[in-house]
Amino acid sequence: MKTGNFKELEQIIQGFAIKGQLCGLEPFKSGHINQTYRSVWREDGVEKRFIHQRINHDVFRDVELLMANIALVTEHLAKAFAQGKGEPGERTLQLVPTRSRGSFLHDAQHGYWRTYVFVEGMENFDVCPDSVHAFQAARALGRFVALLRDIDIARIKEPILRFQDSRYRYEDFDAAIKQNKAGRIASVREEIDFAETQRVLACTLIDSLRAGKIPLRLTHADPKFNNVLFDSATKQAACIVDLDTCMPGTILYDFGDLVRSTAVPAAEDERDLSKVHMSMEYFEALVKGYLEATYTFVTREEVELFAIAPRALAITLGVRFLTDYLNGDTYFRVHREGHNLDRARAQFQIARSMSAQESKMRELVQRYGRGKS
Ligand code: GN1
Ligand code: MG
Repeated sequence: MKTGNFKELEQIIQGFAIKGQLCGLEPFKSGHINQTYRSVWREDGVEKRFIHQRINHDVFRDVELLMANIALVTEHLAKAFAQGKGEPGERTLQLVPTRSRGSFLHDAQHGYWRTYVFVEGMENFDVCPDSVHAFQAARALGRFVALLRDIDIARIKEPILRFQDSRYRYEDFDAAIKQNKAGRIASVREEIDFAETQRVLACTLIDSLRAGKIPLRLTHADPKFNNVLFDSATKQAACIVDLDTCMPGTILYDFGDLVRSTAVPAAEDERDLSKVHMSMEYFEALVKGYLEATYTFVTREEVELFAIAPRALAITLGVRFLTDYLNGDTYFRVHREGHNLDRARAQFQIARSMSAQESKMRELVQRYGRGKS
């Protein structure tokens, strides 16, 4: 379906069990993968808003499994909050079933669709505004993992196979270099060489997990800063969104992704690399916030990896962007020529900045991880 074909879109969303009259529909800010819309419904003079997403089926091959994961996670959080385990203002996403009580709609022409209740009164940011927000986001992500610790992890399946596996990401990268599908390889020799020097470090997390040095836990796996919603009135981080990648993995992946997206006060696709560096003030706030929520259960081996996980994530994501650039931009949505290359360069710059500050990062991790590292 073409974006903007609202007649068809209206028909699709009428298939969800929402009461009242549909009275507004608009595209809503999306990530790099799915397409998102927001609708307004009126019932007895009261307006309610909803989020509708077309799930990218090229990326999420098993939508049934994906939606079963999300239902489990959101219901578990709702139950925890109902039992008083939440904090004031803490929220969870809530799925809206279809009129036939399914969790998504599918037809051959329009693809796969799901609906959430829109979480009112929230704001989010592409670039973290200050270290207070960084602390809040990290604490909220830590709480997310803490609250989900008693889910039977065997019930949550990987929606994208080997998603957190940097060895696999590098294999994909090697194949993209070999195939040179888009004929772009000559322009990215420098980036390819840099990625090569970082291979061992980038694979540290997955190697530690495979070797049993760190535990398998339920993770969010896409906790970039704009996936944390802040209550506009209280300024508290109140809700973690984008639950597509919830899966068994390592919380170092989560922590690393949060740091690489939060501690850098620049856009993810910033072209002026002189603006791309990691702020130690933000990093400190992130370590503090994450440990405040997870200190009772993280292991010493996990804490020891806090200082290098962010770099491993920046490199792995840079390699993913560069792979997509070499393949002709088939995975991440692009908005300009060379967009994935710009994104890759920015991630590699983040990795360099982290590398230059590694000893200070270790010092802070040791300070806040008292007794754990
Ligand atoms: C994608 O969908 P979105 O934009 O939240 C990607 C993440 C990357 C992120 C980088 C399923 O997330 O892994 O870290 O872009 N999601 C998937 O911005 O690949
Ligand atoms: Mg996503």
